[in-house]
Amino acid sequence: MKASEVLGDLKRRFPNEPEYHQAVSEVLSTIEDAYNEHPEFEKSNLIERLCIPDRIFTFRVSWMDDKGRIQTNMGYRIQHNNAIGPYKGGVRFHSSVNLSILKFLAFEQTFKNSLTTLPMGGAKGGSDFNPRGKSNAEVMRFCQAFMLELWRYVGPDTDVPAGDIGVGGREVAYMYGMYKKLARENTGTFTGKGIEFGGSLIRPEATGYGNVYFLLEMLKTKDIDLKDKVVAVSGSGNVAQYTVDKLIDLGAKVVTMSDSDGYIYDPDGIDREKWNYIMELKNLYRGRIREYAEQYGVKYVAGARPWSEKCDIAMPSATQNEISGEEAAKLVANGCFAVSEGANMPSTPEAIKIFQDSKILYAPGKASNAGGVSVSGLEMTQNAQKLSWTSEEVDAKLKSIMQNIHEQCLKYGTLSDGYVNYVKGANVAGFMKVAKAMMAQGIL
Ligand code: NDP
Ligand code: 2IT
Repeated sequence: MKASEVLGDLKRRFPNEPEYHQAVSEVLSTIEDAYNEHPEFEKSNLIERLCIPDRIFTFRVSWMDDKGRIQTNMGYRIQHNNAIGPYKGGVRFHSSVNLSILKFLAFEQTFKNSLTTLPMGGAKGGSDFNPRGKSNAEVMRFCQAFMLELWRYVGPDTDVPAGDIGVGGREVAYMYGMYKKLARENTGTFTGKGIEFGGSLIRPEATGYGNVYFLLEMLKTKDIDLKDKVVAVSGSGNVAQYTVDKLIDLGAKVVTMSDSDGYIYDPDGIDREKWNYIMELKNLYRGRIREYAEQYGVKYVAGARPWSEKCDIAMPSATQNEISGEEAAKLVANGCFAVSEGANMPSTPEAIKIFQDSKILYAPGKASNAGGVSVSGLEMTQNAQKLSWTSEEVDAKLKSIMQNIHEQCLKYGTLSDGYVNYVKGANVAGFMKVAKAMMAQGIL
């Protein structure tokens, strides 16, 4: 099948999966030239095999809440592609989780993991369980019930899950504990584990730090210094928190953070003391970002996203499709000159077009947020060697991986007028490696 025909065919066979279609469409629109240079790809129907996941597990998860009622959620694991290494990717717990969202995430993960230079295939899993407002005991019972099914499909050399939205250190620990009990082995099948039982230093920080390292590389191409630049960040979870942490360290001024209820705008910038407050608020009390505005007497806007605020740089770090075309136009009109994505697919296709037409620096998540899964890969290596590296060692490796991803983007994404299309660069570089591995291994 021709690359141009694949999307239409997928839409016909898998209707009602808009996020999956969106992610596939973005990749196919940028790899055409690279694909056409290799007629052998079409002969082996490579694109269709690369777009459709290897397999999908769907299961029921029943668990008892604190009132003694039995609740039922759906559980999923999508093993997308393992041409370059074991299936690898996070687990998302959010009420919106469905097959379309997980299929887009597993598809994107395959290219992202390829870019990291580490041997990891692509996967994603999750549940429509909503951890918000649940007690610790309920979260534990849910995680254990989820693993009663998932444990059969994962393992250190087959499929290694990790965190994503709604799944942090607490949830990974509960899932990993149950996995070990059922599988009767202790080989680290999960990344993002606690430091006491095989976790890697810098894994919690890795996505946010990695995104800032990638941003620094982009700014370097324009001779721009990050110091004193005004940054709008969305989200206030794991990725947003450590993005802000690194930005504060480097002297940037972060003026916004958000959650699904609204955003805060702090014109003085979030400093170290305020960041410590956010860490406690979000990770200990599991409160809302609105409370920051009450604590520091700054503006809170309910039911809105931060993109109408004036900034130099935007780092969307909450969820998919959180920047519309209109919001992108507003950002550019307000002078924003760089967008580096912490979340997966946070910019709509309309927003991406506006960023690229305006020739601003724009990095897609599969390049700029790859630091998280990269340190997951380093956690797997440490587990396999049964040793652990220092923070400095891991951080240095993370930095060099992000620099390498940036170089790959320049190599494959620099256009004839000198503008770097990071979407094209990331997609072509990620695609070529997976494609070559698939070709070498025959029709599977
Ligand atoms: P967390 O659950 O820690 O935080 C998610 C944040 O985004 C919260 O502030 C949450 O607000 C907000 N959010 C979630 N869903 C929505 C929504 N539908 N609308 C508005 N706000 C929303 O997740 P992470 O920080 O880990 O993940 C954030 C993004 O980064 C995701 O796109 C994820 O896929 C991506 N990512 C994560 C990596 C990781 O290692 N964790 C690695 C690479 C990418 P609320 O509390 O109100 O729900
Ligand atoms: O989207 C992502 O890259 C993640 N949620 C991290 C995956 C991982 O395996 O660490």
